[in-house]
Amino acid sequence: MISESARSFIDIEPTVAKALAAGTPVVALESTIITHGMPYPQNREMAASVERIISEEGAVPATIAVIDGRLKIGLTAAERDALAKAGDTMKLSRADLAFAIAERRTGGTTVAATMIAAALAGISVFATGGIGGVHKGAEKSFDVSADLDELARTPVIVVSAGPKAILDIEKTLEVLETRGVPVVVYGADVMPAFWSRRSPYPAPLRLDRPEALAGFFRTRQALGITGGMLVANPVPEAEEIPAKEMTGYIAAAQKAAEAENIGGKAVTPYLLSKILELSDGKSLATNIALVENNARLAARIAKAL
Ligand code: PSU
Ligand code: MN
Repeated sequence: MISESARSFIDIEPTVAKALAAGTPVVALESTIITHGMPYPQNREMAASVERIISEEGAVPATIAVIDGRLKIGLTAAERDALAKAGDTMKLSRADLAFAIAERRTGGTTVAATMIAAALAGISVFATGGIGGVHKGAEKSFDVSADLDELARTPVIVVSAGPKAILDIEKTLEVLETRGVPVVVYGADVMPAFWSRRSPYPAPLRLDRPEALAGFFRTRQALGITGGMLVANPVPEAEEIPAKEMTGYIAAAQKAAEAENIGGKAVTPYLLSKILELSDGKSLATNIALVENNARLAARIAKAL
């Protein structure tokens, strides 16, 4: 599956390689959520628990990252722990994935970069927390995540809890529609809002079974419709933070980011850590719960495929 020219830059972890060769289900996992999305040691625990959940569901987890210039498809437990602890890693998207490889750097892969790596390795299903999207105030800042363009071009199913609620969800949905990315809400009629089960926006599409999601993806491929699709999986009720409560934290974090002139790649990590602080750790507990929930659904989709 991997081209001759790419092979010399990539290490596939043996369990993952075996599963890919045998055609058994594999689920990709991103690593920016480990390096930039959560503090240590919760990031380490989360990275281990999502892999455990995928294994328990009968699929093979492949956490993707760049370590010392090697594009890793699947990490050993030791590599995963080291990445969680590292602290000074790059945040890699389409623009700089190859830079990190060429310059022998270490970095977490965003949704966009993880999709690229998963597609290279022949992995069709990928679990994350929330995708990047159109930031609030994007009409001034032009801050639109490269995740959206990647979803439009790379054939991977991304299982998320929706766009992170720090974003302008309405504009994010508009861009996804323009770029031809199906947004399928799992088992609900409204778009979830990451930490909360409900946003004010209706579900563009809805499916209720992993087999139906797999069937939709296969149909797109059979018709030659290129690109990926976004699954929005609402966080479990017991773990959600109601949107009303989140709104206050998000607005305060946004204000702080403006006051401190935070821009570019630093915006999302800054907002997430500020919201963690403001919510007294509640947002982090919910973030972990929703990633675990997405890993479980991703494994079921991978099995159905
Ligand atoms: N999901 C989470 N936490 C995160 C992310 C996703 O629960 O930190 C990461 C993903 O890697 C996503 C990135 O691609 O945030 C978006 O960054 P940006 O807005 O700069 O494109
Ligand atoms: Mn951005």
